Amino acid sequence: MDSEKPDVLIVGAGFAGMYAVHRFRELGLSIKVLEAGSDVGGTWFWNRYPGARCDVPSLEYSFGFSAELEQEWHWPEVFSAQPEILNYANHIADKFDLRRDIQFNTRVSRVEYLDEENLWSLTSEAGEVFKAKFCIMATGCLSVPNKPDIPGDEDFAGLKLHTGLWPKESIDLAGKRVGIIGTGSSAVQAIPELAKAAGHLTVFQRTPVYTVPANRKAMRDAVESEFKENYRLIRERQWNNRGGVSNFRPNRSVPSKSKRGMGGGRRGDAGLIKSISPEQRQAMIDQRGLEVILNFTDVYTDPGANEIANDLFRSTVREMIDDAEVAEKLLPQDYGLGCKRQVLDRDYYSTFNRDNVTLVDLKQTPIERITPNGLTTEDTEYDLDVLIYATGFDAMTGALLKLNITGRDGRQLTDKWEFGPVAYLGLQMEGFPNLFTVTGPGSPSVLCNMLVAIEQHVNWIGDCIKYLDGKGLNSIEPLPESEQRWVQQVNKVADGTMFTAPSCNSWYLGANIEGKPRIFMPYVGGFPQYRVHCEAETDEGYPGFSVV
Ligand code: NA7
Repeated sequence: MDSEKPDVLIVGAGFAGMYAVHRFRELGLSIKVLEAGSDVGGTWFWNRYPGARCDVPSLEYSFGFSAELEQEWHWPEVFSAQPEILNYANHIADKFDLRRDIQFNTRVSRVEYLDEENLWSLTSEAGEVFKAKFCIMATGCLSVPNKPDIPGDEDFAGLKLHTGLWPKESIDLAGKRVGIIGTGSSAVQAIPELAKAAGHLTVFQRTPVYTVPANRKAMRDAVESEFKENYRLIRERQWNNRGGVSNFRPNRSVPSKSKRGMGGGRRGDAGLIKSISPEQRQAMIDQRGLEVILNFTDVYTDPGANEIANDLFRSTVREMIDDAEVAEKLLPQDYGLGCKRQVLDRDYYSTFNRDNVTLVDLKQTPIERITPNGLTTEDTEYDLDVLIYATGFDAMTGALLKLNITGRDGRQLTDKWEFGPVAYLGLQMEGFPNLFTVTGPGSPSVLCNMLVAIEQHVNWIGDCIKYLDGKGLNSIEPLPESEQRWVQQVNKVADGTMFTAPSCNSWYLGANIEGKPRIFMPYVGGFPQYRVHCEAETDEGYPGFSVV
């Protein structure tokens, strides 16, 4: 079946796809969005696990394209939980009447460029075919759940769940024996809530995590008002901050000068950890909490400073855990702070003091198999009613590679990216004309406030399409040399940071997925620097691209 032909096909109705509908309509383009889920929200539609929450303050993790939207929306908490963020997505969909251009329950399984027609052809799992000149992949950076292949998984007789595919229906865990595999960000958020709800919770940990307490304040009227009065300044500051956050501080005349962007735990610049005495360090932790260690700039570049911070982290955590053996298991030993995305928690460590929580160290006793009754490690059989995989995502490239994208002259994206993602500015790939990625690999994306990154990308793509249309041009794709230069640049700026330390194994590097090439995927040079590159292309008539 051949459906009607819009100007632009968009895959995904998360925040990126949603804003693209609004922006492209403003530009006079016709759009069709194909979305696998039954409604809008993307990440916030799928990740409904108990405790799910954003690690960027909500007044910052919000769209800036509509002053009316900014003013009318109320966030009940400083860092909002998933249901509130999903409410926000639904409000936007209603307010801007987005759903009329979105086809839900439609999972795209094939994406193919038709050379002779200069069209992209998208096929859904149900066999529906859609065609358009332009195709936008708004498929998200953390949208393909990673489910490790553990022997016996299919035999489990109880309820199996994945944090990234959590069902809409509420799940009654009262009295149940629950097991959770993983101790990344999702698990750290879920574990305290699961422990409260379940009869018993067993946490299967392979690698301990560095986590610091999250800000858990309710929104105060005065803070909200001051933010809303200053939103234009705040948006400008976001666009000029490396992580896309303004760090605006209500009731202070001078907003923070923090250069560090992401990670809700970071609050301004505390100077160099090496330049102050052990007593001063301890005094800072006592006054400002453990999270202060994230604010020392040398922690991210100087291995010696990093080790000082790690030691402080460990000694503080030891004090929080009643059982010394459990405490030692929970302490990261073989990688440093700043290698992975910073995790924020609410009562994570104190949860391990509860009688109904058991920690299993999989490094000491690896999982052998899943059985009908539960899970067996090398020395123990754990009976479980519910088994939760909190095992993360095939990040950044997973969603794109899964789509079977075929470009010009039959080129396969899977071949092009065999040794890691190759893209120009994280926006386009050579050999794939008129195909754009929103927050793709090689852009700041996951190192930036995602909503700010999305607005910048969608605006750039919209301007590019209008440029082509205005000049009667057929197609755009990067020059091979631009792409190569950019990939080198992305690697260069990541070199020497804690992100790429040899001891570091993060999803930023693809290290969480077996067989995935080890490449640092996001651009760590900062959002303002990145924008300079993007704007130079727009201003100078796309010199880094082949425009036909
Ligand atoms: P993460 O951060 O990738 O964490 C996944 C966790 O699952 C991590 O602790 C892994 O341990 C563990 N894992 C993965 N595979 C296995 C197997 N086979 N056995 C045991 N344990 C395993 O994913 P999250 O969903 O928590 O967070 C992803 C991002 O979402 C987060 O950074 C935020 O930006 C939002 P490992 O470290 O691999 O030893």
